[in-house]
Amino acid sequence: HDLAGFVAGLPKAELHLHIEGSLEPELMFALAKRNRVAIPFDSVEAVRAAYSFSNLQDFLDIYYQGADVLRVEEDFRDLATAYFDRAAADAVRHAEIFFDPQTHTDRGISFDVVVTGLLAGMAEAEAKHGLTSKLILCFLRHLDEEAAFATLKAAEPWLDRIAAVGLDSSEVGHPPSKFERVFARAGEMGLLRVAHAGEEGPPAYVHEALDLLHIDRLDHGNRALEDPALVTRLARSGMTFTVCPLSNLKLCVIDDIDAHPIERMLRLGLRATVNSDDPAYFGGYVNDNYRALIPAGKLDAGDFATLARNSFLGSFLDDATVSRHL
Ligand code: ES4
Ligand code: ZN
Repeated sequence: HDLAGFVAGLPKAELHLHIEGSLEPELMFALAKRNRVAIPFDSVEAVRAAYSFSNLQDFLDIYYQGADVLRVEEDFRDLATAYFDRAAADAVRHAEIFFDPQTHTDRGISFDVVVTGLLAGMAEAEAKHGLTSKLILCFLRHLDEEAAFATLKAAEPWLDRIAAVGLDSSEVGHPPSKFERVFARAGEMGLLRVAHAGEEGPPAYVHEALDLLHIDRLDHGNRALEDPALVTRLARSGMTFTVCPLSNLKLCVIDDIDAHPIERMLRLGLRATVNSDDPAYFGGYVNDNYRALIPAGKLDAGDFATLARNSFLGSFLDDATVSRHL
């Protein structure tokens, strides 16, 4: 009804979006055909039916498999264009998108092909929709430090086009400490730093992301709520949380969307934002994620406006540009 319309129209930034996670089954089939790649599904419906997960690893196994249809520059451009067109329809004015170079370089696709294709889609989105964007290079945390350093090396020619580094993939067993030296080097190279922490991993991983990786933004962060001293620290420092409600539901981080902790985060003074994570896999783009928070009845129009405002405040845009968006 009325609140849903208000929320849908709020100008927003999206800060937690894996571009490979925006690969819809229809595009997966089209790219499989164009590139003559075999995929283990008979139909779009069969692909969608396979998207039932009980944890992060279940999802990751199928997500890395889906990415195999991405082979050439135009595939990455088409992937990005499809996301930006969809985001623009949700009143997204700015997006900071993750990409996973190792998922592609490990299949023999060059780093330059991936980045060139994504940058083409980004330029097109700005021309077509006025939607600006930045790239965040994520290291796959299940791989080793040496592989992450090699990826950072491959990024060197592109440093002026990459805003930040991030850390994603299987969290438990791969703590932030594993990448302390890689993140230190990225910082020296002038890159900002973010990390997935406290999605499935314990509050100690959030502490490590702060103290060892020196993050500028926290991806997910849900489990930080288990540690009151950590909550105080994150509230006082104004840390932005990139929260992903439908992802949390699909990956069983929460049992029930109406029990999502985002309202608690706001009341605790945390700078929470709403994001779609992997929209093709988790059942919705950013407005679907905002809309999913309405039925619980815990957030009013002012709270939704705060969440949208937080998305600009927590972005890596310069202050003058943020002000223009508020
Ligand atoms: C991811 Cl939800 C999530 N968590 C960790 N890594 C990821 N890669 C893509 N989506
Ligand atoms: Zn994520």
